Amino acid sequence: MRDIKLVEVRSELAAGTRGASMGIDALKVASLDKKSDFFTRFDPINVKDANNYLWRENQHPFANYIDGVYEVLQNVFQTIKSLRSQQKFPIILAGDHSTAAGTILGIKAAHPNKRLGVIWIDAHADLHSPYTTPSGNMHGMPLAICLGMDNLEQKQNDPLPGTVAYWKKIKNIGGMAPAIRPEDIVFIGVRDTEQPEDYLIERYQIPSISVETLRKQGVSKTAAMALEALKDCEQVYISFDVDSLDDSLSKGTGTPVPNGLTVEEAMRLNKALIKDKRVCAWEIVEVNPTLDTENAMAENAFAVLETTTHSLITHF
Ligand code: EXY
Ligand code: MN
Ligand code: MN
Ligand code: MN
Repeated sequence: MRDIKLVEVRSELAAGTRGASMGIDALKVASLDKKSDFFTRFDPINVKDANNYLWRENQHPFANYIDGVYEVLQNVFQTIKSLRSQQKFPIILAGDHSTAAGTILGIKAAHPNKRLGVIWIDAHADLHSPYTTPSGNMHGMPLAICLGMDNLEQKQNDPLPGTVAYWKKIKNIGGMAPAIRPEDIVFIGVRDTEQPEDYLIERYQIPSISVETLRKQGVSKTAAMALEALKDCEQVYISFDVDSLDDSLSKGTGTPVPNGLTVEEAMRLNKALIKDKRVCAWEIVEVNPTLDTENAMAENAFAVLETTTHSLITHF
């Protein structure tokens, strides 16, 4: 039996468009429309956001609102560290994807001696640093935070000294950087990267399973391959960014990308992955209902959330 704890983080600062903080409530609306009892079964923890920063001027051009993002990641870190120390299984519903760094750092801090693998289901690699980011949006940076990588070989920007100080603080949340190794990441569905990210993927040979490969070999084999690539890891975290789904399904996410997964593929993939006994946390991010029509993305995302959770409950 898994002791599931639902965690809600209405994060928003690290996305480039506004509205991701409403993604969680959009998932709840979707559950009501489907007459699901999902949200009656869990008593969620609410992690404090820092969305008040949106009414201040951004002081950090290459890491937008990094001062506020730092606060949110600290809060996520504390929550996940405490839950994992109590052997609970966190299912995290978050707005923008920067929160995943807080989750990963928290998992690692609870069990520092256990090697941690990451399965990153996303259209994006989220490997940028303030030195390489094309947008300044920190939802493109969580994996670089956990790897402790600035990627100065590919430097394009000159962040301000105050930004660099915050970036150092963020990478050091929990005081055990780096929390993961590049060989312990597996990408699935990544199809929209920039050159500095391609450089890291190539240099560290980070496995990346394309939508095309997944379709060719099937979902079960893909899940098995991803888990096999992490065979040396004792714990595994799965991050599901809804922009891994095809952009024709819905525009309800900040950075939609063509040629993505179908909802069916995403459900089957997550359902298969979560049956591995090393998986210790699952996260879903980036639903933005303000960009959507008729809550389509939240309905798709809720189907993935409910199916994955059901698989976890019934398997263990
Ligand atoms: N790589 C682009 C950037 O850094 O601006 C796009 C990042 C989008 C990140 C999102 C949600 O996965
Ligand atoms: Mn992402
Ligand atoms: Mn993405
Ligand atoms: Mn490996």
